[in-house]
Amino acid sequence: MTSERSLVLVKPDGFARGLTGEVLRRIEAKGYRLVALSVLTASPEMLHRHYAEHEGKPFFEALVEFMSSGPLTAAVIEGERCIEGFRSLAGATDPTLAPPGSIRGDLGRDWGEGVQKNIVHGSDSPESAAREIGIWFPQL
Ligand code: YYY
Ligand code: MG
Repeated sequence: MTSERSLVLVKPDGFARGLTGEVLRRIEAKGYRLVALSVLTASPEMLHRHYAEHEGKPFFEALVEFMSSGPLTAAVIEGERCIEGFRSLAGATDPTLAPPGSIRGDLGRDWGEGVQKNIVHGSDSPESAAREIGIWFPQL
């Protein structure tokens, strides 16, 4: 098995709550390496590209608005099977149902706005990871 890379975001809710360090701690404790790290406020244009697969869905415009509402942390991580490994660390999309022990399960909840504020994003496949890393870290 060769090492792979994944794109991780600590979304604006997680960033505002001061959870970037906790998310990075869990990534490093799991044994994945940080390859790139950046704090930025994403433009709606970037987020339309990032979430292109969801364009047209009922939650799409609210998602783009939330994700561009303030600073976030973007990271590229590396390690064997880190794409599925980080998805497992993150837990299910709905933070109310994400299992205890996961980032979303331990730190997330429903704040009355559905599942939008679920702290983190992680790429879901090698193809997604390559595409997303190209959006957030074009220099890599
Ligand atoms: O990959 P993951 O983040 O776990 O979920 P996706 O199904 O790709 O959805 C992306 C993002 O959209 C999700 O993290 C929250 C938001 N979202 C939403 O606000 N409402 C939904 N019904 C589904 C997803
Ligand atoms: Mg997804």
